[in-house]
Formats: sequence, structure tokens, C-alpha cells
Amino acid sequence: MQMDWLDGVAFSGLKSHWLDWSEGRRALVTRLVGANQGHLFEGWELKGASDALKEVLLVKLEGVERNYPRGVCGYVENSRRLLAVARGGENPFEGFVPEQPDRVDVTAFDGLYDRMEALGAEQFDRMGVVLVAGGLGERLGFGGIKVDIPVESVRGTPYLKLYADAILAMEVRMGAGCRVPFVIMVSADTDEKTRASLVANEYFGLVASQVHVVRQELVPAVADHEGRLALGARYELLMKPHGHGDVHMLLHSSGLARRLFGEGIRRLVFIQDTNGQVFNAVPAALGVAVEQGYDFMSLAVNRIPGEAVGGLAKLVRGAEALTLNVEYNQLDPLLRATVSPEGDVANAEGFSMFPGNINVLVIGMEAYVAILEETEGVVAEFVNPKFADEERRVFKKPTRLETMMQDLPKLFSPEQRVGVAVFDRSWCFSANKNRVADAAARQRGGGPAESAATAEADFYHAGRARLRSAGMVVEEADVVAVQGISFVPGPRVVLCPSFAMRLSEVREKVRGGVISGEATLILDGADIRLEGVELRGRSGLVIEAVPGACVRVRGRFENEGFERVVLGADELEDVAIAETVRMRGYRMVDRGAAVFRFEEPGVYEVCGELA
Ligand code: UGB
Repeated sequence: MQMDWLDGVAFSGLKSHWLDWSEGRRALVTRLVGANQGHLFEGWELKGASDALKEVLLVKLEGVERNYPRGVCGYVENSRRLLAVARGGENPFEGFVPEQPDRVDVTAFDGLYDRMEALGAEQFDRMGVVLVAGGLGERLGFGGIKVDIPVESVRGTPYLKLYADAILAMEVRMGAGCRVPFVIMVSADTDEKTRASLVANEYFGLVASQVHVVRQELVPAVADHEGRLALGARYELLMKPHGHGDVHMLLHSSGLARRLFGEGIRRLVFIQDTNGQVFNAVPAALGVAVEQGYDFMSLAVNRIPGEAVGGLAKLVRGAEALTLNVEYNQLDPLLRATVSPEGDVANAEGFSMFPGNINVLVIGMEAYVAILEETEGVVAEFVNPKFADEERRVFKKPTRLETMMQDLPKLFSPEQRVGVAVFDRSWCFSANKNRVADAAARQRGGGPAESAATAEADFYHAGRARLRSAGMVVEEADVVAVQGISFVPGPRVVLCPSFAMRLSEVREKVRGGVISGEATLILDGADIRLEGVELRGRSGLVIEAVPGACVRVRGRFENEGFERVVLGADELEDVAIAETVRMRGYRMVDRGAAVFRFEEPGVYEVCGELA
């Protein structure tokens, strides 16, 4: 190999280390110099000075070399290619006109819904769940990991437990031996805490071997159109996140996608870190995907104009047609340039023209595995540099390649089917993404707050919807405002996955009854039946029953229940109070709810006051 360059003055510092390094490291540095990355190594001090910093730089490069398909040089090449496109200012949607996507409307709880749920429930033993949980949650500004945040504050169930409970409930419904694989994508920001949470909670009842934690890594920032990697301080290689689309790369590079497919898994359901209602919709979503034969299906809701969820549209150009998520920052310009000169405005029903992507995806494994092999899991990368000059030559700051998990259909061939299932929003979607002040401002602007308090309120709302569908009378509490965020605080209904995974199960197990105001009802157990149960005011009723415990509950329960105590101004600033409590602005205090726990199999009766 020609190594003359190493004798140049600029590389004398580098050369002073050369013989200490492994062949692999020397080969990598040589390749990088050949790929126009000499600046990373030029002007180094001689061995003995800043050695630890140089080592960190090299370890980062070796990490990228290992993790990114075709290594650092592959990343540089991809950057150059995509930057050339960005420099041309080419509109990726040029010539495409958005039309409504192929969609199935499952917003109503009708016969179609029941049929889809029934069909979907047959698929539980052929599906896996993939949770993308690598995001830092900058908009929320929370010190811990988002999946550890309680979705509700009566029992304090963290999102991760809720997801594990749903997986366990699906397994139970398929009988002994069923294990639904659970893949969790973490990042350097979330890895340690996610694993710690799993271990501390004994995998929330799952078997450790069914949980696969894969870790996404940062990618190098790029300083210019030549794809030169950016340095911060001396010897500091700047690294940035690559996006949630990394999940595809990791499912490929870990061999998991192929392995799970080989083990009979036919669909993967991708979910986000904070969405307490997502499993309400999973059975019917699977049903729709199976019935329609979709290789890729997005769950969607009616979108509010301007909100930070992408729009799902079929983009048509001549004979070409691609159903895609148009990300929220690109939707308005696309609409203005095509079908709606006024941009992303409300239709007669008050919704945006196209259904909103909640980034819950159902992906068929056959097409998926083939695409992953073809692309090595690098899915539709893009680059979005901000330019400092009109000629688009200079970047305002270093940029990086990014990828989004919902962009997979960009790689599909025309035979592969992409569709959308539209659900009622509160039934399937409510995220906890924004810190209080921002959430309040969003709500004032007419959009969803997506805060801890509204995520909790929406979670109960979906519980109430289930009771209503079973014929229970539900009278809602008045709207309250806490820290400038308005929400309906009750009734608080938590129907655990153990109790019901499908609407039809709720209908079988609940007969009549009334719940109103800020009453609380929590049902955890497969064999609980409610007959004419009445809960008003702030009364609380909690029934927990192990498998095999059949509990019949009747009558009126009247007690002080759970009180929602709003935090005072001093408490909101008090760091001794958990951040997860302060982000809601209230805590829940048990003032004497009726709690019944059945820890042995048997037949039991719980009777309140009878009319
Ligand atoms: N995530 C990762 O795991 N790794 C990453 O590098 C980044 C994120 P955000 P955003 O449903 O509300 C998405 O940041 O910008 C995880 C869709 O693109 O919350 O709000 C992260 O942990 C958008 O179309 O995404 O936008 C979290 O679980 C719309 O659907 C998930 O990825 C929107 O979500 C999403 O990360 C929405």
C-alpha cells in the first residue's frame, strides 16, 4: 500500500503513534485519509501529548466503522451523494400530487371494528412488538427515560410496564407457550436506564430471552459538501443522532429480523415510547393489515392542521404512486404547491386534509426482510443542512444524515401494498412529549398539548370509551386547568390488558352500571365481571385478581376514593417531589378507595350497596 502521505510534516504526530496501533486501526486511518478525511489527523501533537483525546477520536471512528453499513467511508459517500441533492435545492416531492391513501376507517366501534379485532387477535402468536425508545425527549426535558414515566398516577404504571402487560395479555390469549418477541431500541442516552428498569422490575413478568435490546449509535456530523467529518474542539469528532429509522438497520445487523421471520413471526408492530393507548388499537390494526394484505400499514388519526404529526398521503406522479408520511415540516409547502393553495388548513370537519401519522406501524416480515437485506437496513436517509449563503455552499453548522422509521415504503416496489388504518384519536394515541409551558402554549394555539397531564387524561378517556361500548353510563367530570393545561380529570378508568385486550371482552365482562365525575375504576385480572356497578363523585374501586380468581362485582360503592391534589407553586419548584409528579401539576392521594385483592384462584363476590 502507498503510504507516502504518512511521511508528510502534517502527519508527523500521527506517525508517532503508528507502530503502536493494530493493523485494523492503521487500515481504517489510511482509508479515511484516502476518503478526504486527512484533516482529522493533520497537525497532531507527537505521541505523549493529548493521547487520551486522540484515543477517544479513534474509538468513535472505529465505532462508526463497526455499526454503519459499509463503515465510515460508506457514511461519507452517502453524505456526499445526499448533500449534492440538497445543494441542488431539489424538492423531493417535485411533480407529485398528494391524494388520499388507501385507507380503512376504523374510527367507529361497529361491526367492522369487531371483525378486525377478532381477526387481529388470531395473529398474536405471529407478531412481535418493536419499541423505539432511543429519543432523549428534549421537548419534555425529563431527567430520566420516558418509558419509566407513569402513564397514570393512581397506580403509577410506567409505560414500559404497560407495554409488557399488553404483551403478556396477548400471550395468555394464545395459550401456553406463546412468546411475543419484544424488541426495544435504545440509544446511549437511554440504554443504561432502560436495561436497569427491565432488570429491577424482573422484565415486568416477561422472560428475559424474549426481550431484545438493540442500541442505536450516533453518526458523525459533516462539515461541508465534500463530506468532511466535523471536528469540535481539537480531536473531538462531533457526533449526532441518526433518527428512529435506525431501528431498521439494527433489526438487520443484529440478525433479529431474519431470525424472527424464521421462527414464524409474520408481522412487527412498531410503537413509540409514550403512547398509553397504543395497544387498544393493535388487535384491530393487525386485522386490517391481514385482511387488506398490507406489507406496511400506518395507524393514523384525524390530523389537526399544523400539529407535529406527519400527514399520510398517496403521492402520485404519472404512473408512479407512493403512499408515504409527509413529515410535519414538509406538509404545508407540499399542499401549497399542489392541492391546497392555502396550505395545511382545516376542512369542514376541522381536520387537516390527510390523516395524521402516529408512527405506529404494522410491517409484514416477508417484504421487510427482503428490503433489509437489499439495503443493509439503511432506510431512506436524508440530509437537511441549513445553508449560510444563497449559493448553498456553506453550512450554518455541521449537519448529519438522518432516517425515519416510517419512510420504509420509499424502498417498496409497486407490488408491495401500503395502507393506512384510521382510528379515533383518543382511542389509540396520546403522547407525553412537551414540557408544561410549551404544552400549554400548544393547547392555547388549538393543538394537542401532548403533556403528562393530557396523556393521563386521554388514557382514562379511552377507558371510558370501552365502558360506554359495554353499555355502562359514563358521566364525565368538568374540564379543569392545571398549570395552564386543560383536561377532563375523570372518571378515571383503567382496564388493564389482563382484563381486556379487545372491546368484545369488555362487553362480555361489564353489564350496565354508572360511573361519573372523578370516580376511579381499576380492573386488573382476566375473570372479573361487573354487573350494575355504580361509582359516583370521587369514589374509587380497585379489583385485582390473579389468574383463576373469578370475581363478580355488584352494587354501589361510595367512598372518598382517590383525590387529585393540585401542587402549590412552591411544590412545583421543589426538587424533592418527583419530576414525574411535577410535570403533571398534581398528585393522586388515596383517601379510602375500596380495594379488593384476590391472590388465590377461586370464586368470589364483591358486593357494594344494593339498590
Ligand atoms: N426515537 C428513537 O428511538 N431514536 C431517535 O434517534 C429519535 C427518536 P419523536 P417526532 O407520532 O407524534 C414522530 O422525537 O419528531 C424514538 C414522527 O416522525 O417523539 O415527534 C423516540 O424515543 C411524526 O411523523 O418524534 O415525530 C420516540 O419513541 C409523528 O408521527 C419516537 O422515536 C410523531 O412522531 C418518536 O420520536 C408523532
